[in-house]
Amino acid sequence: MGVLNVTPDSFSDGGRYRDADAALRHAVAMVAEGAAIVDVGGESTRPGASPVGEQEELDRVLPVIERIRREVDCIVSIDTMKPSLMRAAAAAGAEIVNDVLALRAPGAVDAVHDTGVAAVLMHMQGEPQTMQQQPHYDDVVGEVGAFLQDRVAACQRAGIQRSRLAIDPGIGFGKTVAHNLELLARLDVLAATGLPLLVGVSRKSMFGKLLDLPAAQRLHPGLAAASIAVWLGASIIRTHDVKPTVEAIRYAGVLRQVAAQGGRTTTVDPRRAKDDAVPRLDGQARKGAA
Ligand code: 8Y4
Repeated sequence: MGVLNVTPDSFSDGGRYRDADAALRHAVAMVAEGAAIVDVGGESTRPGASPVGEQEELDRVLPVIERIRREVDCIVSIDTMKPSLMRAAAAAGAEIVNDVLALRAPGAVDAVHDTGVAAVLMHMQGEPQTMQQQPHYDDVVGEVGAFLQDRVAACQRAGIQRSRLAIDPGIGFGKTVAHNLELLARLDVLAATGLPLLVGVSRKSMFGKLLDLPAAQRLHPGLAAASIAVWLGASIIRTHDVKPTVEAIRYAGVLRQVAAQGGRTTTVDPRRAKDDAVPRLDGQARKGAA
């Protein structure tokens, strides 16, 4: 999942059209680099960011979603907490709602149910403005897991199919570095729910705090974290850096599959395997392989 921030370019006097044009080019590039999903966001959810008005968010994201749908072969997800945005984005062609509030805003569950889109349910302790002030857990993995199970149950009670839901521990959302590390180390616990697991670590401040790196230099630890997340069962990685992330996690995914097969590198009959025994790492079947 490639991140597409659609926030106004204050240095451009070309207005909305130039913003939408730049966003489209960014989406095209991310999909060419291997992104299957483009996550369109018009409101910053970073700690301390100021909320965006509803009309403003609509005006930013709808033209971009429509143009991506027309011109790019990918799934569009809409990063929003607002039910009205969810409905409008779904009408414009978005197929996933990515909600850092896990559909807790009044009307959000109904918006997802009524439009038939899929949803990513993310854990956050507190609210974006203040969540990093005093994060506290007695058992971070247990509490995040219980919250997500609760939200999944609420969605299912409202008629949303379980097959339309994914879960996300919300790295950096109301968590200390230690909480983030514990969640990432125990992702297998969340993966065991059987629901698709999304993880977003790209450029996050955890790396800055642990390794003393500015945001522009957090790619490598982000690739390590994304790879280990896939090893532990994550199936969607949200990232700003699509090409290196795709290369890292394709490898991690192959290695996970080989491990699950007890170290065997192929599922074809070993008596017939010969040089087909080594799988290709790009996910494509080898010519002539079973
Ligand atoms: C630099 C750039 C430093 C970006 C920090 C950031 C997640 C998410 C975000 C996530 C899901 C971010 C919208 C935070 N993170 N959605 N959204 N999961 N599902 N910060 O982890 O990228 S925004």
